[in-house]
Amino acid sequence: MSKIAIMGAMPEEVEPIVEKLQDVKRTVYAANTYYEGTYNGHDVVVAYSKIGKVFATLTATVLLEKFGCEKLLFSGVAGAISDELNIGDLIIADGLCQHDLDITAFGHPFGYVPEGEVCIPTDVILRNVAKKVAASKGLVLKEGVIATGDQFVANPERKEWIGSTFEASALEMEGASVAVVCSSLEVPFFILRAISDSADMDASFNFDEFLESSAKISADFILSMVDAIE
Ligand code: 4EH
Repeated sequence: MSKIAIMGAMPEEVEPIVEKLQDVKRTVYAANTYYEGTYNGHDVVVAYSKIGKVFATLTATVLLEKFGCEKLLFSGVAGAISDELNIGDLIIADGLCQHDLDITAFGHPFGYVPEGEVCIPTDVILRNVAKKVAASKGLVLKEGVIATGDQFVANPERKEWIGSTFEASALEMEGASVAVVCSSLEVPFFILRAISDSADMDASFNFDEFLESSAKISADFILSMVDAIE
C-alpha cells in the first residue's frame, strides 16, 4: 500500500483528519508541522500549508520529496463560481489553473507561462475512486475546473471574470500549486473542496460562518477515499 499525503491550507481543514490518525508522529520541518500516522492501516502524512500558492508549493514538495508520499489528496473549502454550487457542496477538480498569472503583455493567454499549461489535469484514477465513494454514500459530487490565485475573492465582477476566462466552477488559493508540484514530480493527485461561500459581497461573512462545517464535510470524504485506495 502506498504512502498517502493529505494536505490542507488551514488548521480547520486538517484537524478533523489528524484527530482520526493512529500512532501519530509529529515532525517540525521547514517551519511547518507534519503528522505521520496510520488510518485504518494506511500510512498517511498530514499537514496544512498555511494560506496561498507559495506556502502550498513548499508543503506539497516536502510531502513528496522528504516524506516520500506516492499520492496526494487535498482537502479544504472553496468559493463557488457556478450557480449550481451551494454552501456545503463537494466539488472535485478535473483541472486547476492560476487565475492571477498574467504575462498577457507578451501575447500569452491568462494563466499561461512558456513550458507550463493553463489547466493542469488531476489523476483520473483518483477521480474515479472519489465517484465510487460518493455513489456508495449517496453523495453528489460536482466536477469542474478550480481556479487558484493569491486573493480571497469577495467581488462579483472578479468572480465572473475568473469563471468566464478559465471556465472555472470554483476558486481557492492553493490547488494549482499542488497541481504544479505533483504533475512535475509525476505523483498522482486529487483536489477536493467543499463550498464555504460564493466569492461575492457576502464571502467573508459566509466564510467565517461555514469554514468549519464545510472543512469537515471535505475531510470526512477524504478519509473515506483513503479507505478506498488500493
Ligand atoms: O486558504 C484560503 C482561505 C481563505 S483566506 C483559500 N481557502 C480559504 C479557500 C477559499 C477561498 N479562496 C479565495 C474559500 N473561499 C474563498 C474565496 N476566495 N472566496 C483567509 C481566510 N480566513 C482567514 C485568513 N485568510
